[in-house]
Amino acid sequence: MKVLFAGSECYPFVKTGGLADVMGSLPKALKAQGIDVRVILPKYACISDEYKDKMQYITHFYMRLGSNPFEKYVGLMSLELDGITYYFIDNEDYYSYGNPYTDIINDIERYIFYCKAVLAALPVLDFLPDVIHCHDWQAALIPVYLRTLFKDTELAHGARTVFTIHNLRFQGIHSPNYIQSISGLPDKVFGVDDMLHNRDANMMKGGIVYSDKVTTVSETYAWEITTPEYGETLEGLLSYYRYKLCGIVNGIDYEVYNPAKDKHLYKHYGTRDFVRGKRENKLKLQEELGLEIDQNKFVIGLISRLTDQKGLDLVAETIDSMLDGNTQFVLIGTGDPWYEGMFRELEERCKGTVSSNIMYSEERARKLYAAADIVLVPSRFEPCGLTQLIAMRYGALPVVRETGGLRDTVQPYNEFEDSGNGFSFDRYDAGLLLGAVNYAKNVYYTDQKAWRGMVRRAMNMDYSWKSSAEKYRLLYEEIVNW
Ligand code: NHF
Repeated sequence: MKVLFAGSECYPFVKTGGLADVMGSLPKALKAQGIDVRVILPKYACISDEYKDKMQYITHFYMRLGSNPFEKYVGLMSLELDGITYYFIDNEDYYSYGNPYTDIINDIERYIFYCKAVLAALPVLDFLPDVIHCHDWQAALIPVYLRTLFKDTELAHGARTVFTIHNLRFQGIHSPNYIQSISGLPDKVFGVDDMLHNRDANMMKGGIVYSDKVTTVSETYAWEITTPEYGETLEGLLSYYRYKLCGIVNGIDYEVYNPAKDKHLYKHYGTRDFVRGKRENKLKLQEELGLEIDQNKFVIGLISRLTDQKGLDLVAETIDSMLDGNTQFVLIGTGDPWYEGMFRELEERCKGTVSSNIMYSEERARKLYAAADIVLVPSRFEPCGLTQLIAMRYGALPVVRETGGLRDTVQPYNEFEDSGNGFSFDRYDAGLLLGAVNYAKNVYYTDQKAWRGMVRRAMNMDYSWKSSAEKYRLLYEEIVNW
């Protein structure tokens, strides 16, 4: 079985969020299932020289795009890393700026070019996949092109498509005239049964309509997006296509995220010696961040993009009540300037108790997972969420809102059965978040035995990719045998 992964970001080449982690780690897990998986990406200027220097030039050709009479250059490069072949599509006009995204108007054209170039490149690369697995709106026109302008090709006859929604909020929307003139897709595609949605052309909708299967990254989110609360206006469409929609929860790379080997940690630990290991990591991180050095402080971690999605208004409303004299708070993340300012001001006000790291540093994040007692993930919506999975692996108990993948992966503590691997609350409400944090603190300070049992259970959970990769394989097999 041959599978091509197409999407806009992939660790370690380019990463702005969880999509990159999935694009980086799922192919390896599928390879372990015996699948020949290759990944194709734009060759962004922001990819580090470490990788650019190793890329091999394969060939180039010219391709027309929409109503533009001039042909566009499509360069093809490749790179082998950890047994996976990565292809890169090179075009200086499109990919020499951005990190990797720019603004929606430019991005729409850049990713339309990418989608068409992927299909034009495959015969040249001599790789005709059985399945093209497309991720999010940036790759959503691949199935649309495949079943229209490319429908008479050998590639189209052999290939099925899977479209994975990582985040429904971003859909790739512009006027039908604009998208048609750039893409050159036929009139039919801009009808209401196809890409037209609320008078706009919607690329995400195109991906959903034209793919053989649609997946999203947890079972709960697969259900939630068929409701008005989470459907981002596409709930009717997703309900209609429910028969081809399913949820497969993300995993994390257990080799990369491993407190027993992680080179970023001050001290390694496993399920047998996490009490000592986490204590040491806590003391060292407190020292590094200028916090009061005290092993008895309850350390709350928040590692997040600072956007509306992540429930930060709930944190803003309750943080002062959380800081009760025995608690420290460490933030790592960047994003919305309002939240950046708010967390900076909080650190100013609470020197020694709060550390706001307005940055993204993988190293510091790992240190925080190892040092923290709890990690907050109070999201408004969360397709899967990786933070809670990494937190559990490092023995920091997640405190989550019961939505999307958070609901599917965190079992709330039950003191009567002595079960669970974290804490949760249901409605999007600041009081409920505070209640869950206070409950966690209470267990931490009054019942260390129960706390340690929970940490052990969390660390022992298996959220590696193995079982989810198996589900993807079965899904591919199902459609290939149609
Ligand atoms: O984990 C990767 C990630 C998800 O919940 C996350 C999100 C974006 O919002 O699937 O995609």
